[in-house]
Amino acid sequence: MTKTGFIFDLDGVIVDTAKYHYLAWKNLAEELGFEFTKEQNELFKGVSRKRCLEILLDIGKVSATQTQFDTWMVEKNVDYLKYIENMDASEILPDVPKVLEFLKKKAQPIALGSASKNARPILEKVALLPYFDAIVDGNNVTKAKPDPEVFLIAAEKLGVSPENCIVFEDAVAGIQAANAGGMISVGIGDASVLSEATYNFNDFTSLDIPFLEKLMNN
Ligand code: B16
Ligand code: MG
Repeated sequence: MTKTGFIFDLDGVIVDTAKYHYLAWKNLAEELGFEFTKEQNELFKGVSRKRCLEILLDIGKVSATQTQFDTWMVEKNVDYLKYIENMDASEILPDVPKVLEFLKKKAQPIALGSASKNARPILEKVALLPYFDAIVDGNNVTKAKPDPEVFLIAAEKLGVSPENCIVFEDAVAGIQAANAGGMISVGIGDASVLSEATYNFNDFTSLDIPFLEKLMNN
């Protein structure tokens, strides 16, 4: 039987770290003298830290020298790390453990494909690290989503061909990356926003075991 690879994004799929990213970016914006709203934070989902800072500075119409840019990148991350310091398993999004447990029991290869450079410590904090056979994150890629690089490396690490991989994603750029890599994409969140996905679910509570079995047998 052909193997199926299951690749999960982190923020917005496994845990909601977006709220902590938001607080850290908001603090930096305040320090630079402008407001950063929750609505604007939507633009940051699935986007690399560097690109987020570029967008933030555009919003605030702030120009920066390379040194300032680098300092603010570090500052935001130090602040973000304080927010995630006390994360634990209670922050795992609903039914994620059920899905991971089922796939593990069926010996399906599982990978993480995230833009975050903090992905591994977050998985450790929420005690999900043992489920993952491969972790590909912001430290391993040169091209950000919607480029498929992160998912293609994950497929390679799992030893599964891209057309036999399923990607769970909450960001439009992530769905586009999965599609560009020739993979099956599953949008987790608002179907009208993630309309390019092969399948759509609000969250994992609405995704049942027969659906996972169908993906495994395709
Ligand atoms: P870090 P994902 C993404 O996570 C977040 O959605 C995005 O807001 C963040 O800027 C990016 O990770 C980088 O995170 O600053 O921790 O390296 O959705 O790709 O898991
Ligand atoms: Mg995400």
